[in-house]
Amino acid sequence: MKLISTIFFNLILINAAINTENGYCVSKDSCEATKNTSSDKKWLFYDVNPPEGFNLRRDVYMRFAILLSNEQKQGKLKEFGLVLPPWYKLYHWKTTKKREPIPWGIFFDIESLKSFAPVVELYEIFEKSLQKQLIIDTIYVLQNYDNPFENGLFEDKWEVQEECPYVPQYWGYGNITANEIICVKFQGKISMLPELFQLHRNDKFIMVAHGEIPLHDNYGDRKYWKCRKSMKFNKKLTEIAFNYIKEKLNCDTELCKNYLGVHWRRQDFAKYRSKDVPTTSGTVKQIQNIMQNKLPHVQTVFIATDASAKEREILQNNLETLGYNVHYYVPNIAEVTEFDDGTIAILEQIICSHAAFFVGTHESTFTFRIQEERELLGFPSDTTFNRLCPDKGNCEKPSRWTVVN
Ligand SMILES: Nc1nc2c(ncn2[C@@H]2O[C@H](COP(=O)(O)OP(=O)(O)OP(=O)(O)O)[C@@H](O)[C@H]2O)c(=O)[nH]1
Ligand SMILES: *[C@@H]1O[C@H](CO)[C@@H](O)[C@H](O)[C@H]1NC(C)=O
Ligand SMILES: *[C@@H]1O[C@H](CO)[C@@H](O)[C@H](O)[C@H]1NC(C)=O
Repeated sequence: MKLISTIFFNLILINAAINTENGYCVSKDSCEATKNTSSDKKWLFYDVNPPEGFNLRRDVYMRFAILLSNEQKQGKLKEFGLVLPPWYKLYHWKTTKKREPIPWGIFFDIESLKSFAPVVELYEIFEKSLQKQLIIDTIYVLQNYDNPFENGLFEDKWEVQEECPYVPQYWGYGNITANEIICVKFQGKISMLPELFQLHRNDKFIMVAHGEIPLHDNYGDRKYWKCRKSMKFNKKLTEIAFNYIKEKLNCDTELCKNYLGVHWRRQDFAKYRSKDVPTTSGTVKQIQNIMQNKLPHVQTVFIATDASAKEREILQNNLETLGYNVHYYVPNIAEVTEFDDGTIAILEQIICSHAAFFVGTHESTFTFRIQEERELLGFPSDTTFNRLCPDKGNCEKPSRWTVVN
């Protein structure tokens, strides 16, 4: 750990309009109000690189939640709550009509998250705020080092930079702004972040942009799994998935015995990663193989996928010709309007989590989250850490991240 000696402070006023004679307040009254709301509570916000998908973001959440939980156990960062960054315009959510930021409660069981770390929804902060603007004291914009292996080794380090490319989006809200942006090159464990916060000890609203850059201190340890366990989907989604499993797949226990779960990642994976993923006909062969060898008495296959309608149809026809019952999650008319892409993806993940046997896609975070869920449910790891192989060439076995209790 090394604090590079020269520190440049980078003062950028993002929104000069609010910097009036009255400081950052719109009027005398709101100045008073500001003082009054400034209780001892402090808030840690974070955001993630816009192109990152939902399931990587779940892992980034865990890094921050574990950071706060660990710090607070040691009596540090005691006053801090973690603000859950709303889901806003995710790259993969193409048909999502709702463009306003989606709170975490739509997907997750907030009470369960709170049982692990002091989290709060952004709207709850808004409700507490007596101001017209939410003003973040400092945004730390993290950046990767150009060469992570300087001098031949990967060291944990950070260093303030003069400038960096960054346009704050604030999850689409026009009424959030910041007093100062500090650019920081950062590499290594997330437990190093509180060192940065020492640059401005009195801040009450701190934000970390590019929250995906800091790494887990201990990936896959007991604490990791405790946090992961608390990351339950909300009750409504769990119920919908269970009803589907019961009605369509004829199973009403947690550990189903009568269907195969497949995560068949297509789109960008099929386009750019042909070395890692099979063609449609390769997929058919592998599913047939698994059914014959692993589930000889089972006829039912559930497929989670982002494939096009055309690809789905081809896969389904081929598997049906071989005598299998093929299921995709097809939302009914009410659900199509109510559910966004994120919701459907979660339902498919839950359904794969309960399958007798699961096979996923190489290096897909969507697959990783299903594997974790199955570990928590108690499936034998052999039924979980399986992947679809490319038609030709190497097929490395997936790493086994088994649960630690
Ligand atoms: N409904 C559905 N959506 C999927 C499926 N696979 C991927 N997606 C969508 O595509 C996104 C994939 O991004 P991630 O969740 O980050 O997972 P990933 O496959 O590792 O992709 P990257 O992390 O972006 O490289 C998901 O969040 C979904 O929105 C699937 O099986 N079913
Ligand atoms: C702020 O607190 C002071 C003293 O506690 C009180 O007199 C004042 O009315 C409060 N102002 C507002 C805007 O609530
Ligand atoms: C900011 O705008 C959102 C959406 O319009 C609103 O719900 C929220 O209360 C506002 N926040 C503040 C601090 O006024």
